[in-house]
Amino acid sequence: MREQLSAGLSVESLEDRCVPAGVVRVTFRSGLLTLTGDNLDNSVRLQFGSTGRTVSIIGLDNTVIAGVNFANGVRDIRANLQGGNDLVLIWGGRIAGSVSMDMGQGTDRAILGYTNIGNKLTITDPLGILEVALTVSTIQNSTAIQSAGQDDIINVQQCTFRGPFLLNTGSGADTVNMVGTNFQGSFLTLLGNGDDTIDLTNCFFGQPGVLDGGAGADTLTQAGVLGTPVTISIP
Ligand SMILES: [Ca+2]
Ligand SMILES: [Ca+2]
Repeated sequence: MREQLSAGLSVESLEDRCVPAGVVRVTFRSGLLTLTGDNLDNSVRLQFGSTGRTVSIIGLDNTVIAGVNFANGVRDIRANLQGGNDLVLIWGGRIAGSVSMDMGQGTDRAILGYTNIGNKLTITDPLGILEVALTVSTIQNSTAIQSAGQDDIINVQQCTFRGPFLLNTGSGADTVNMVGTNFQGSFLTLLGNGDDTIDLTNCFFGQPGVLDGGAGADTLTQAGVLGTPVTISIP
């Protein structure tokens, strides 16, 4: 499937430098911002204004935004990107409700920066590689990041998780970096089979947690880890 797609892209680029990218349909009703991608590559940036209440919905890499491209008073965000290699980037939001992203098949990226989520964060990737970057963000309720069995990359920098934190990367050789982050609720990280690499630097754990590397030759690096010890199971 990937070979067919690459062939299609290169033929297209001979005639037209515009890379075929899909359409993301956006609706906004009763505070809920809904993004629905297609089976092509969709890249979308949700850029919040200085108050964190208004948002511009911007298509990247030739992705077309159909429907709403600006919203005021976003309470919840729900994104379903479907097949293709997709990117969702959320920046600078103060979101009272929840953010839910289903990245679908393909090699997908979910990026959240300088954002406060009042309720829950959910990121799911049923098939293909997932790359997640969470930077300087606070999640007030639970966080769940779940990916299928490929080589995922999870980067968490200077975040605060006030509720339960779940990371399940499935099998595959996953890379997880957690730096300067407060896990105030329960912590459960399951890396599955495969040779995983996990780095915990200057993290705080407020409640008992579990880090299970699964089978495989895993590498754990810890520095400056404080608080309630995490039960680590690395073979
Ligand atoms: Ca897509
Ligand atoms: Ca996808």
